[in-house]
Formats: sequence, C-alpha cells, structure tokens
Amino acid sequence: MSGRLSICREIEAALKPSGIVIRGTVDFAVGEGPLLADGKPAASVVLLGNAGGSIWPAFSRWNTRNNGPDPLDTWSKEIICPLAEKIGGTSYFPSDPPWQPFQQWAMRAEGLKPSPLGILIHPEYGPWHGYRGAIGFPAVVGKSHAGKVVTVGRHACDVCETKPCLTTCPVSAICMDPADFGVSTCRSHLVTPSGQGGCMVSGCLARNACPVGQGYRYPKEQLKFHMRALG
Ligand code: B12
Ligand code: SF4
Ligand code: SF4
Repeated sequence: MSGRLSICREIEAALKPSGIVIRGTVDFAVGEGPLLADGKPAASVVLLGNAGGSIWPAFSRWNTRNNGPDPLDTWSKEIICPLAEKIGGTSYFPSDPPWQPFQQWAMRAEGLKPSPLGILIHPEYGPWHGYRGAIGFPAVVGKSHAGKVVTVGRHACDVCETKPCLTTCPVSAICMDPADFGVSTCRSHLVTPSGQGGCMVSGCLARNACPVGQGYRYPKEQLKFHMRALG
C-alpha cells in the first residue's frame, strides 16, 4: 500500500463531492480485523460516514433519479465500492449482513461512547452523525486521521445533568441502558396518528431533545427520510 497519509488524502479527495467524510481509522491486532476480499484479516479499516447533514445535498440530488429499494445504502455503495477497488482495499457496509461492528469500530476510532439513545454521541456532532461504510487494508493505516478523540471522563452524556433524551419520548422507549432501547414500543407508536404527526415528521423527539451538536441537526427532509426507514 502506498503511504498511509496519501491513502487517507486520496479517500478524502475522492469522497469530497459526496459529503462522506473520514470518521477515523482502526488498527487491529493480528487476526482481529474483518476479512479482506482475499480471505485474510484486515490490518486496519478507515471508517466513513456523515457529520451532521453533510451527505444530504449529494444524496438527495441522486435520489430524485432513483426508484430502487434502500437508496442510501445503494448510493453509498456506488461511491465507496469503486474507490475501495481503485486503492486496493475491501469495502464494508453497516447494513450488510453479517453486520460488522461499526459502533465498536467508531468507539475505537474516535473515542466515542454510546448515549442512552443507543447511538454514539460525538462531542461536536452530538447524536447527528452516522456511518456509510468502511474500507479495509492489509497494512496498518495508523492514526493520522483518527478524528476528534474525546476524553472518556468528559463524555457528553456523563456531564449532561438533565438528560432530556430520557424524558422526551412519548412512550418511554429510551432508558439509561443503550442496549435496552424499546424497538417494538417505538415502532408501535410511530404507526399511530400521534406518531405519524410527531416523530415521523420532525424526527425522533428524544434525539431532537439532546442539547449536544444542535448545529449539526439533520435537515427536515433527512429526518423524515430516516424515520420512514425506521417506522
Ligand atoms: C440492527 C440495527 C438497528 C435496529 C435495532 C437497533 C437496536 N437498538 O437494537 C433498528 C432498525 C431498530 C435500528 C434503529 C436505529 N438505528 Co440502527 N443499526 C442497526 C445495525 C444495522 C446493526 C446493529 C448491530 O446489532 N450490530 C452488530 C454488532 C456486532 O455491532 P457493534 O458495533 O458491536 O454494535 C453494538 C455495540 O455498539 C453494542 N454496544 C452498545 N453499547 C455498548 C457499550 C460498550 C462499551 C460496548 C463494547 C458495546 C456496546 O450494541 C450495539 C448493537 O448490538 C447498525 C449498523 C452496524 N453494522 O452496527 C445500525 C446503527 C447502529 N443504527 C444507527 C442509527 C442512526 C439508528 C437510528 C437512529 C436510525 C433512525 N431511523 O433514525 C435508529 C435508532 C435506534 C436506537 N435508539 O437504537 C447507526 C448509529 C450511528 C451512531 N451515531 O452511533 C448505525 C451504526 C448505522 C449507521 N449506518 O450509522 N438500528
Ligand atoms: S440528552 Fe444528554 S444524556 Fe441524552 S444523549 Fe444527549 S448528552 Fe447524552
Ligand atoms: S422515534 Fe419517537 S417513539 Fe421512537 S424512541 Fe424516538 S421519541 Fe420515542
């Protein structure tokens, strides 16, 4: 593989028009990484995703010409697969089974921690970020693009005194344990008139209530798009 920094620069430059950004790198212990196309374990992955609504302009333009299922996954693959091939990497996608541990990779890449919402909280973007894919390599990439590393002791949720995310959900689907998100309670509410006129239009009320990263809140159309996928 050519220089580590140049790989990240090449990825950054190629992805710029899409709004997909590098969300850090993870270097694995020997044999720990996901399998590459040649069947050998990756030494590193470069994690790719959105910061706030960064992907929405490019994706929504593309989506006006698209009628297929799972448009965001299809769009992500159309962008990331050819790039991975060009630079000698293997691509992975968060929605492709068997699910790769994207959230664990993100915790290692940027020092993030889960919020009560189940999604990871970022010190700057708050809950307004996600992962669109990753590219694995046979050689170590290193931490030159490790993103914004937070100190675990100052994790946003640890110092959030009022925790409005815990009290805003109309059906109490959110609790302190991120693993206990009430998926069926949430979905049952979303199909009711109150859910259709509330969360389905304005986005998850609990996520909206988080005071961190408000400036990165997704645009209204993007919120609706993600809620349609969840509901
Ligand atoms: C299945 C799934 C769902 C299901 C079930 C979710 C659930 N809570 O059970 C449904 C469809 C309901 C769902 C909904 C949503 N999801 Co979802 N989902 C996934 C998916 C595809 C797989 C999750 C999984 O089981 N992974 C398998 C294990 C092996 O991966 P993992 O990294 O180890 O993940 C686990 C750990 O993080 C662990 N964990 C939790 N806390 C801790 C703490 C520690 C210390 C450790 C070690 C581990 C740990 O729990 C995770 C899940 O098992 C992931 C993508 C992915 N590949 O991970 C997205 C993903 C987790 N979802 C995501 C999002 C954004 C959402 C929604 C907000 C989408 C929306 N429409 O708005 C909602 C919110 C749901 C919620 N409050 O949890 C994002 C999260 C991004 C982020 N900022 O963290 C992901 C990463 C997808 C993406 N493309 O970015 N989701
Ligand atoms: S409201 Fe507070 S506890 Fe809830 S996700 Fe946001 S920072 Fe974390
Ligand atoms: S989408 Fe609505 S019902 Fe579901 S967890 Fe968020 S606030 Fe609760």
